[in-house]
Amino acid sequence: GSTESFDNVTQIPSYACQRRTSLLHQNKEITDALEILALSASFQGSEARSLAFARSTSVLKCLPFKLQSLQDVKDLPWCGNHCKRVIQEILEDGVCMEVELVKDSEQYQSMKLLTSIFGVGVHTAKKWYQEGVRSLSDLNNNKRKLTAEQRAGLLHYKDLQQHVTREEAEWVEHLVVRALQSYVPDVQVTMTGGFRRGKEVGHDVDFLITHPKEEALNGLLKKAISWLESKGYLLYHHVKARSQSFSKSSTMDGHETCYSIVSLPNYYKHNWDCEAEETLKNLDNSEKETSHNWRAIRVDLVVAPYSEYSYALLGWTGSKHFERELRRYSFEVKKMSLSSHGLFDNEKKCLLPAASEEEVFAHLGLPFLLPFDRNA
Ligand code: DCP
Ligand code: MG
Repeated sequence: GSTESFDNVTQIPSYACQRRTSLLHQNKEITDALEILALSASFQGSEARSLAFARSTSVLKCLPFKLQSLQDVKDLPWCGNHCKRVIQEILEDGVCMEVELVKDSEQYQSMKLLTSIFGVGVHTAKKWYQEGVRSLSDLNNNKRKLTAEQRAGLLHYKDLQQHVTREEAEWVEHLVVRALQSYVPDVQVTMTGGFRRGKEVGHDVDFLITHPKEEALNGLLKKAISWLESKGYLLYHHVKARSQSFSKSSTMDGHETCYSIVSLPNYYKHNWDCEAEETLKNLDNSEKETSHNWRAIRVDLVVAPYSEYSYALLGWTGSKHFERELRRYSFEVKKMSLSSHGLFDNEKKCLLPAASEEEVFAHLGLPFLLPFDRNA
């Protein structure tokens, strides 16, 4: 089929959702370099340039061989002159001067630092940079207005910078399932995001929650949060309510979502007992700060009604670039609007229900891709 490995690069389809992209590939030096240029462009507010670099990066990620010469990329989609220049320099010199300059620049370093804080996007980071903020201590010293999310992000900065391992993610899953099951025993919980795509580490842990009976989901997230909070597991959380007024053709995501920071006690890893839970509960937040037997982990909880579950699962599994391409393909090729709530046919003016991810791919006329192959 069209998603098998490509012997001939001219066969590589243009949309990332038409190709298999596994986690491992043979051109990491080059894709890392292009990803830096993509990030730098987005820091400068140039979304179009950033997207162009993201597309060429993604094409290189699905190549089944290591690039040897520029001849190899001649017919690749999305590999323009700028991208080719970067590839050529890396093939010839091992590094690309432009990328090295970007990495060394004060703006790139500060923007990367600031946007790595939970709750800080490019827009805010740029504003702070223009106001002279260069480091976390600049931010801490100057008493500027921070949102509650950003304050939590700063407070737990070190922990949140560390990768979450799969073992830790599974521990969090166990905890989240326990919280939810104490109210709805047959609730369905799925780990989504990078871990579902086979990544061994992540920057957070994402969960999708559903139940065949919609009533079972009413108030469930709030109750589970209270459960976690009462046991001392929550360092921060904020809930985004389900959007009531979102149109069928909108690609916006309106699910009820909890963005949180969970404290993972180290002594819990191999030992599930309530005594340890009691100990954690009785520490106040400043004691938790000073004792080092726990660490902070970012956790997102998303609730989707059963009827939207396949779309939510597809939408929250990623990668971000894969999702972006899937939506672009839907719109440009199929004249449909895809979101994590559903698929709307803009010509027939109707929603297309789907009972599985496979059915969504079928609606779009795409060969099914396993999560492992969605690392675009
Ligand atoms: N997602 C999306 N658009 C957003 C936010 C999320 O499409 N604005 C989807 C795609 C992501 C998934 O949700 O893959 C989870 O988001 P993360 O930011 O957690 O991304 P990953 O889980 O893929 O990466 P990481 O391993 O860094 O957590
Ligand atoms: Mg994630």
